[in-house]
Amino acid sequence: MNIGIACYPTYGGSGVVAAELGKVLAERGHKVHFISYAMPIRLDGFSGNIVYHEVEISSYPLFDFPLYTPALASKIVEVARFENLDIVHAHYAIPHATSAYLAKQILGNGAIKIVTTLHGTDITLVGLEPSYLPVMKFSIEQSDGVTAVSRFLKEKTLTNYHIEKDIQVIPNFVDTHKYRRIDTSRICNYLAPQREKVLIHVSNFRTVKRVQDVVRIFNLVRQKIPAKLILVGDGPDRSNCEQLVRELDIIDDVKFLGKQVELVALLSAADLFLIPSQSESFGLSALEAMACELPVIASSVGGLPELIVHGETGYIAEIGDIERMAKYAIDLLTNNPKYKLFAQASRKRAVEVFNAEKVIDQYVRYYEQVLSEQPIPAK
Ligand code: GMT
Repeated sequence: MNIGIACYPTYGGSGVVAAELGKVLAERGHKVHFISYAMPIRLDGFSGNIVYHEVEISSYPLFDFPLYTPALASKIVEVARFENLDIVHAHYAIPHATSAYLAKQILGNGAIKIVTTLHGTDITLVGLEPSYLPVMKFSIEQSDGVTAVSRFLKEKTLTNYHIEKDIQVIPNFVDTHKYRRIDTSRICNYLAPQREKVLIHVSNFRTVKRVQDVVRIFNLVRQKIPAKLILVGDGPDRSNCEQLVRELDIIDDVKFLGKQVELVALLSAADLFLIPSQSESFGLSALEAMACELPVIASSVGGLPELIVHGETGYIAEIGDIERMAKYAIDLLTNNPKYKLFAQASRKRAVEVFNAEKVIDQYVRYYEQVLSEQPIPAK
């Protein structure tokens, strides 16, 4: 198949999923064309089956804002024409599904099929804003196929947008060969010189991630056991978190590492992953941690309960219940036999349910299904 992938190139989960999917599809012999405004960060290494096409956005004094949606649509048209795309896979509905729809109309109905993958905030937050909602609803309805990364997100889409559409749940995935626990004695010596327990959080530090809860949970844990906290990533809430760490006077036990590429090594140097988000359609960072044998403590929101088995691969508590989350963390970190069972169960679940090969088979079957169906009549 010739597959175009329109996605965000940045650190967000949707860009990671798009890039990892494209890499595996290319390994399997498909031609994959990434279309974005910058090179997706996970697109490392060379593959003869992967081509990156950059969307150029021209500026003009009349434009206060970059006109990305039409620029992306034009690039999709160009790539579809010259590379004979069969399918355009839009990751994160805004604006990718809209640009793909526009491109399809220009190319003529039936020239390409569009699959849109809904990732989370495109549905639960941004897409609900009145300035986007009608376009979002239309773009989803007009996609030839729609997938959601969790059952939660599928239900939210159907109810929030009053859409009667067959949405396929295809969960996020992890390369369990790459994401596995490795020896990290050098990093451990640096992070926890006295063999303290290491808690870790990885995110884009948006308000929705509640990173300050991470700091507060850790503060309660370190009052009971020697522990360190590693915070990986960057974003709008980082300064507030640094301020909180100073206020709590725990600066010596907390390390802000900023954006990092070598996640496997950092996860392997840790004992427990925290993700107390306000909203989380899936929680890809938690899955990557599970693959590295980390139990996860999470809030009971969105798709997190579909990923984490409470009492088996981690624990789930109400949003903001930092006392309970800290209690769960202390319980696990002070009971070695139990901890080992949770760590093994986490890896097992990542391998058996969410491994890349298995989930990507589902995407390929879905592409084939969409390609074999009659086109949606143009509106
Ligand atoms: O909203 C974000 O934090 C970023 C967003 C993205 O698209 O990059 O993440 C969403 O997609 C990820 C990949 O499917 C999911 O693992 C995240 O749970 C989801 N974020 C939210 O729902 C808040």
